[in-house]
Amino acid sequence: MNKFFSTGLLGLLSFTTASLAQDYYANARAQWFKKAEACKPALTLTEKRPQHIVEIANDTTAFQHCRAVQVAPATSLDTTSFGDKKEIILDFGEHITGHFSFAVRTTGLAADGPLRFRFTFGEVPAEVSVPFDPYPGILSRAWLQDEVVTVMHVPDTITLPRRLAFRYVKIELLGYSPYYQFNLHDLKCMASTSVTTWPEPLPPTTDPIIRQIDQAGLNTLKECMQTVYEDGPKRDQRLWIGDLYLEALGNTYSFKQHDLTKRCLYLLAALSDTTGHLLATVIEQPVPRAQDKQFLFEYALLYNVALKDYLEATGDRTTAEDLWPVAKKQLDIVRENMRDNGLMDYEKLEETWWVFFDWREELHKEAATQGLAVFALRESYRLAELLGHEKEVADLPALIKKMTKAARKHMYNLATGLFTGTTSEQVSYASQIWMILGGIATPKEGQRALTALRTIPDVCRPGTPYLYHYYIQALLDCGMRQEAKQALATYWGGMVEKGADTFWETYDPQDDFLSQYNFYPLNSYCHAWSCTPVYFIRKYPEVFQR
Ligand code: RAM
Repeated sequence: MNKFFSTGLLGLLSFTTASLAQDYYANARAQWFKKAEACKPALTLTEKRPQHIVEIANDTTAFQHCRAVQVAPATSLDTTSFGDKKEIILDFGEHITGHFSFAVRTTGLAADGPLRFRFTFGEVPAEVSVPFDPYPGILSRAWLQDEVVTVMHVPDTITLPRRLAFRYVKIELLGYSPYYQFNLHDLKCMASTSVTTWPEPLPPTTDPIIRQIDQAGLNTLKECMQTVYEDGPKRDQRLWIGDLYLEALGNTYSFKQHDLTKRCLYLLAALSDTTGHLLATVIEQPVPRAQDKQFLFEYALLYNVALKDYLEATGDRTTAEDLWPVAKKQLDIVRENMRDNGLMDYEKLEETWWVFFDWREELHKEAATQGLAVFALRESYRLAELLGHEKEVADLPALIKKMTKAARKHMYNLATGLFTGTTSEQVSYASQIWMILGGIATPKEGQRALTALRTIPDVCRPGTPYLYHYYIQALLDCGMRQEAKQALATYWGGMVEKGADTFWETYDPQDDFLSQYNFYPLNSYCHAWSCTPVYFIRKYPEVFQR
């Protein structure tokens, strides 16, 4: 273990636990943290070089109206004077996460002055084409990957300090001397991932589009698997429980590197709030810490499901036993936010918890909240059964029954066959999906609801692959296999057709420019929660592999 962790963070943890008598997990945190650190994977580094010089063409038929057009092999850069070019865009041919370096040398006369460049790295063509300023985004401008570099002495080799996630890099010359010529060479990126094994290829009889989707899904997951499951290697570069849950599903059916899941489960437990509730996100650098007050309702509960899945995938009872108290504690979120009539008190819940489900702003989340709560209770009870702890959560079966009954009474419209909240008539994908996953709708009712969705003009559609994942699962759970395959092929296949070699954080087939951050270059284009075709395709071969 690195020295800082052993003395610094562990010291801090014991200090915190000693000084906060009411810390729910006082005695366990330091051990959990140690176990997380013991599972920290080594990163594999691979050298990647640019493939082509490209130009970005304005094309209204292309994704975000930008198309990368190859103009020359990247090697031609080595022999041309960069002063003549002043600006180029390189295509590495694939999404890469790592450290970028380049070298400069004179082509003849000695260098008499410094050089200055601006490097702009992009996961998609628009990022190296659209101006970043004036910046309209709502997250830090510094997430955008543009860096100004001054080279004081030539020749030299420079490695940019920040880790980057990109396929394209634009290089602009900002300062140079008229008294000598130079060129750029040895441009490369040391790409990192903690993935060490690659799964068997799909049978050759699998639909070509499913194979392409699978490949992009594996790439996405591989890029996000660093020393934690990151949500996106460009942004936010951190562990979120909801992303972890889906990444772990993908990993279980592909790379099978279960220690990364174990590490993340322990880290989240070690860094949870003193009340015992989980914080939704952990930032690893410079020392692992949770984002304070980041209480996200579904994510706290999905932790339990991820723990149950981990136990099923590995049989590692020690970890599951260690972390069972955390899972047990999260159940209070449901108990404490439920009305006497068995419905979740959505208004009360929202006072303390961020209720997410999707980035679609207009989404009314009351019915989905009820469905997810029941889903989490069922899965948590299964975890208790696997561990023989049913007695500790003996109230759950009755609670599930009560909540199911209440939802069917107050949220199901028998005439339309659709579920809605009690305070809004909005019909959304999210409501139907979570009623199905929660087992509140029967498979038959689920089929009816999901089929009806397509006929409703103003239905609230998913805005992210995150919610779309649950849509595919809901289709499968109610036996709509053909529709599940079709939906997966159309949605993720739509990204592939628009040029994706890794999958995106946000995708609305009808709006390439959708961004919850008010600036689409800030979206992540290699995003964890988008990787789950990997799981579907391999878990349900009879549906997706023929
Ligand atoms: C964003 C990220 C992340 C997600 C949260 C809720 O910051 O996209 O993946 O889990 O939102």
